[in-house]
Amino acid sequence: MASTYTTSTAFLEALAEAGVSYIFANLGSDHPALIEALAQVKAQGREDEFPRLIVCPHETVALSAAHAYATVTRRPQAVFVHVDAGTQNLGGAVSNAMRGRVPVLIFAGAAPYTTAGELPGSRNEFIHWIQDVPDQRGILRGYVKYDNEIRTGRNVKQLVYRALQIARTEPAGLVSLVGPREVMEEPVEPYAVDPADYPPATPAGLAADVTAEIASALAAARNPLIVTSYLGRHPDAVPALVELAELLAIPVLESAAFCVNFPGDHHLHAGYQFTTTAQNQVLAAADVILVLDSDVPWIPATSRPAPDAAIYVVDIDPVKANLPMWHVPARRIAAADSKVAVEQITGFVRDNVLVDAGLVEVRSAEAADASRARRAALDALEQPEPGVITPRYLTACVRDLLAGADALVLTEAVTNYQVVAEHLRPSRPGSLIGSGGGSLGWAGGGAVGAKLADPERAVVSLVGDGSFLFGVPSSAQWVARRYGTPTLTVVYDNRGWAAPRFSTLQVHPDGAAARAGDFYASFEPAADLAGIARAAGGAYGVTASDPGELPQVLKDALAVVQGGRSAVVSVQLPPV
Ligand SMILES: Cc1ncc(C[n+]2csc(CCOP(=O)(O)OP(=O)(O)O)c2C)c(N)n1
Ligand SMILES: [Mg+2]
Repeated sequence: MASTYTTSTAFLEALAEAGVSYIFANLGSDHPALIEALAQVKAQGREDEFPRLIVCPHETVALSAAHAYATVTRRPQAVFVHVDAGTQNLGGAVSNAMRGRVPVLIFAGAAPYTTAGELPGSRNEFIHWIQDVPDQRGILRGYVKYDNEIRTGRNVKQLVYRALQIARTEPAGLVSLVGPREVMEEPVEPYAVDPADYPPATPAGLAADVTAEIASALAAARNPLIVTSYLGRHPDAVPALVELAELLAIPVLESAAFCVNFPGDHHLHAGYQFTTTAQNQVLAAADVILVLDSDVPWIPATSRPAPDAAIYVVDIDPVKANLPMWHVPARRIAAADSKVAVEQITGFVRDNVLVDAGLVEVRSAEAADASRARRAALDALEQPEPGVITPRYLTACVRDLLAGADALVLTEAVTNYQVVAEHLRPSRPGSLIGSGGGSLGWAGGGAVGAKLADPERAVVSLVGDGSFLFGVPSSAQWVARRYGTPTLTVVYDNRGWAAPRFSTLQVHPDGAAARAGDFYASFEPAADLAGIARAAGGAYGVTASDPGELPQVLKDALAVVQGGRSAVVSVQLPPV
């Protein structure tokens, strides 16, 4: 059979030429042209010139995998989904990618617009009427930076490159294209467009006067502080931040952080905060605060800076127009790439000899004392209790398990985010990632994407039991086996949702729910979470409840993963 060159062929070529290695796909009646185009290039032995299609039985898994892949590599991948219901099924993963500022290209089909065989691709299945929704592009519009429709194959490459240019330009994000069946079937003459003509915008720096103002304020401060959440999305920004922090002995506080912004074992690390219930004393004591790349530097209801603290904000997304309520009382809010900005500030301090060596020495010693004290307190908290596995002990066991291994950790531990950060103390830039968003279930597909992005690394997910189930483990574990991406999942299994229980107690500490001790959040009778992974993905799945045996159980599971098979360890914590 003669091969044809269609819009779909050009679309796939464009993705490949733009550096897309994988298409995470959940297909439907809208995709025959793409399936045929892929089959034709495979028949020609040219499969390797095109992105590899990863079949994902659930869309959450597909987008979460693309999300994690792009988080690790900063290279956007593609997600192909069905029109209407398939696009809806991306669900909260869309919100995660937006909040995580992660570049991904989503393609959905669209219902055929001819109904009686007028064009190739015209309606010929009952579902083509049912799937014809009024606003296909509108499904994602609140979450994407750009959406458009492929209207012809003659410029689909330009459209793809423009979409990816927007996706990659910081703040990075989702872009979406839709293509009706007739357009995707359209025969076109092969053509070439150079993707190098569509670079993302280069990272911007601070204006000279703003650099001078921030650098001078930090250098003159008695108690300067840096608060950051996502500077470490770009791991090469971390050494730059370390250099500035050391130059002036500025402690660094990580707030709601889903990446390594500053080495956890550094004496200037001022701790981690997620949802605070008490005033952070480091924050309260600061007279000059530089907030670098943060959506939530503190929670004013429980913890805030001193009223007279001088606050400066430098952020890739400084006014956060897509957060309807947001305010930091800053003297200056500047849009800049954090690495560029930090290097500028460091350069200004050095060039103008602003370092007060005596003060820096004193502050450095104070920070080292504080860090030692915090570490000792945490060490005490992670000791096992008789017969009980606490989240802190579990995290300490994971830390010991991974000591010396070049592991990549995915965190979706929810009420244990803080525990995971404090006891893992990740220090290597890029060694820990989270979704950056609020839709749970990311790590299931995320682990697949992370392993594809960095196959040599051990990938370990630390997830709540609720999050494990949100991640459609049947789908995620199947994909992992099918495509050879073995990872270790450690479930912080408290048989329920601790989060809504916590939230209710914060607002209604003496209410009826508190008195009854029932928050509609228990998963009893317990599901066999490890069993799901065994059944769906042939994984090694075990449940652990003995604190003494836990280190060996984790070690065995990691060995299985290193042997090429996924493992899930459901660790029994005190129930919610
Ligand atoms: C997709 C999605 N649905 C609902 C929620 C609301 N929610 C926030 S935390 C939470 C419970 C998470 O349970 P688990 O992963 O077991 O963590 P735990 O609270 O027990 O620490 C829920 C349901 C959410 N964040 N995302
Ligand atoms: Mg739970």
